[in-house]
Amino acid sequence: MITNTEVAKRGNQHPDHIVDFRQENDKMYFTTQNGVILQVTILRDSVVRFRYATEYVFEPDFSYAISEDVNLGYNELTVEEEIPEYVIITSKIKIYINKANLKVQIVDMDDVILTEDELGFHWEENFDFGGNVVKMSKVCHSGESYYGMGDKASHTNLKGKRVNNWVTDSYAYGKDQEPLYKSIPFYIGLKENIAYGIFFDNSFSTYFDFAAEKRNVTSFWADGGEMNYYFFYGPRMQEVVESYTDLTGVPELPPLWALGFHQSKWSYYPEQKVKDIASKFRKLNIPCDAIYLDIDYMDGFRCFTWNKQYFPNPKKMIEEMEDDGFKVITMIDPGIKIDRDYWVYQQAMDNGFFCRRADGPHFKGKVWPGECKFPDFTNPRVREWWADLYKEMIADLGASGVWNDMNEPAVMEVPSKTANLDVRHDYDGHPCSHRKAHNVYGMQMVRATYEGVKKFMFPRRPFVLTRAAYAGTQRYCATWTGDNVATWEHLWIANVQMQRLCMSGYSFAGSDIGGFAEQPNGELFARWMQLAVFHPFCRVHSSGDHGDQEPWSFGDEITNIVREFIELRYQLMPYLYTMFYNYIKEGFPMLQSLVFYDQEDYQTHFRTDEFIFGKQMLVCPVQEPNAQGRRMYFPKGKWYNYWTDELVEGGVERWVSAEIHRIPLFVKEGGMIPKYPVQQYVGEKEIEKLAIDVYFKEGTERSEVYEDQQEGYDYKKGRYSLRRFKLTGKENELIIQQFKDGNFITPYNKFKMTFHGLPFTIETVELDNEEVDLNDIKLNGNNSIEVGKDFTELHIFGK
Ligand code: NBV
Repeated sequence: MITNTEVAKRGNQHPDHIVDFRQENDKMYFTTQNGVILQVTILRDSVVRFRYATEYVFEPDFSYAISEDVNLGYNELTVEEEIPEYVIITSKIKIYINKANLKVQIVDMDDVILTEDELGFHWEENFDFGGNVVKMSKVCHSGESYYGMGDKASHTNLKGKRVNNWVTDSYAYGKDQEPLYKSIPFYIGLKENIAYGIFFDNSFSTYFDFAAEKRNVTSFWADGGEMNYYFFYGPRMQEVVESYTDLTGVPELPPLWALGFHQSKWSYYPEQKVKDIASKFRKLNIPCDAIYLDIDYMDGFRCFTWNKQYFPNPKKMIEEMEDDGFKVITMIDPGIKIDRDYWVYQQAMDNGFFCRRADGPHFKGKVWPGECKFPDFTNPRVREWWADLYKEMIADLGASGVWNDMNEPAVMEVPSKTANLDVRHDYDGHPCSHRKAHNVYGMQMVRATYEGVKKFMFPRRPFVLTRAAYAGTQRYCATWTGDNVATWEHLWIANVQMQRLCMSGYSFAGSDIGGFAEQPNGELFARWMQLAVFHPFCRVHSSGDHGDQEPWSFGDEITNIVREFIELRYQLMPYLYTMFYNYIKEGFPMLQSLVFYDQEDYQTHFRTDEFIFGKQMLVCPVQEPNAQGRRMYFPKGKWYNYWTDELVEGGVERWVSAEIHRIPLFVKEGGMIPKYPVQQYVGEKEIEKLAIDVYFKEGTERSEVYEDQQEGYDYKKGRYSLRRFKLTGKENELIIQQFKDGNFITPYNKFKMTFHGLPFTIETVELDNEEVDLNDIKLNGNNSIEVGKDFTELHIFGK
């Protein structure tokens, strides 16, 4: 018999030699003499799953991360047995499995090593909890870089860092602080200009060490569960991110207003305050689509109730807000107040929906309402019940969306800041402790919220926001980065977090603009706003225990700057919506770090500040006080300064001036940027013309514009309009071809095209081979023309 002490002393165990191999269609099993089974599953030619069992037994196969819509299927799969190893071959990669030790090496078709095991899979028995601490170590090659991993507040390139994924309420976190609010155990490796990805789908606390402890080793491990990871082959970073996003899913299109500007505070109350804030936006002509109600709208912080003193008639208030073009978003937390007279509490008690401790009593924790119990959202029956609780809020009272806060779950006055580890969860029929369910708890809460809000919003689209997330949460909702601080360093953090989240499959993300904790000065607020109008989710939020943080709180100069940038966001609405469409259609991240844009340019590997917004705009925030501009790196290609039309050749670092009313902003040459007129809220105006800014290029460039009803689901039945443009510029000519898809008829009939950098004077214009009278279409001099929207080819000749 092995004693406990002997087990504890055993330390790391490793697979030994392979004694059995078998294949079942897309799955291969390699069994070692000491009871390890490696299951390799080919999902696609470039996507492979690796799972390891010890003692011959796999756990039931279940994951919250994987999307039901994942694309499966490969072109080629052969397995060869050679003397030292087995070789699995797809049309894109070869996987070597060493017979002596089960170590894995993956190479591309040119035999370039993509990743190789150092120690490979090993494990340590977990004496306290049972099961194993499962570990994987891989060789870190020199010059290798690492990106991704969700919301980490660290340099975009994670080389040299160790991170931990344990979803945590991290009030006023700092740079490099670990862990934070989300667990997205996915990274992109870049080695010799070839990109690959690894997603360690394990919901226990996970750790990743990117050559921090040992210069030549990258490892990841989990406190329990299985060594279960997916490998994605690029070779381009775009392909890695798209494959990961395909595996873990994308959301549906949000209502267009959700991409507008949102204003929040902890808390706007009573009702009159909410109305005053709303009317001030309209009075000052600052566009805004949504106002948030934080916890104080509730009766004693009881979820799904209203404080009738502050909000005597929420339905009427919400209607009035709606009439003025505002949506109301309400907060819901997971903690349910222990109160025998509170219907939500009673229902959960009657149905046994609250989480229990290991020995049976309910888990209790202190949050805003005092002592609370917590629904077990990993139970599908609980999720159904929770979804239905939104009926009143959404269907009867008219709120347009919900934000779920504190869903880590955050618990006050305990050192762990969360539930006890022995708390039991259903985990969709795979009962387990909080050690395993913790990282998915918030995800399952917001999933239930999404299902409820969606049901009661129908036929309109839901809007839901979460703080906590596990990989895959992007399918249900937008996210924000939690309780940041009003400092310049946090402006830097917001910038890297958004790039990182976008490249980790989670594009619909934003920061609390201006900082949640503490008070920004006007300069910081303006600089933050200049950055955040380029973030997919754009909301000001603050803790409210200091001064005001509305666009007009910092004097007229700042108000005017902020207004100009919010207006720019509303002008760019069709561009932003097209970015969202590309995200859900292809998994293309809405923002990309420069390394994603050009991984072959080594200069980009360590850039943090510049990023690409959509496919054709380059942004670089000013992140210091008193700056007149900054140095920034331009990736390959030529870039037009958005403000001056000056053309900059990429591949260099340059000084760009950007006084307080400007942010360095550039458009790729050849880009065609669609714009709507400034609106005070989405849908305020009928769009009469689609403005398109055309940036001349000698050569070819493609652009696109996606539009639909901005609401509802008809787009899924083909009622959308996708215009693809191919621009070809020559010395004295410009040709724009249009290819149309979808059967949504856009409300406007004309394009107003404004040319930038046109090197010639317009002489003649042909629309579908017919010359048009210049007097009919020329607007102001040589710069713009107005043409019908349905042409196939627009040909401009100049001299
Ligand atoms: O509900 C109050 C706040 C909220 O405003 C914030 O956005 C969340 O991140 N909430 C945290 C709880 C209190 C934090 C100190």
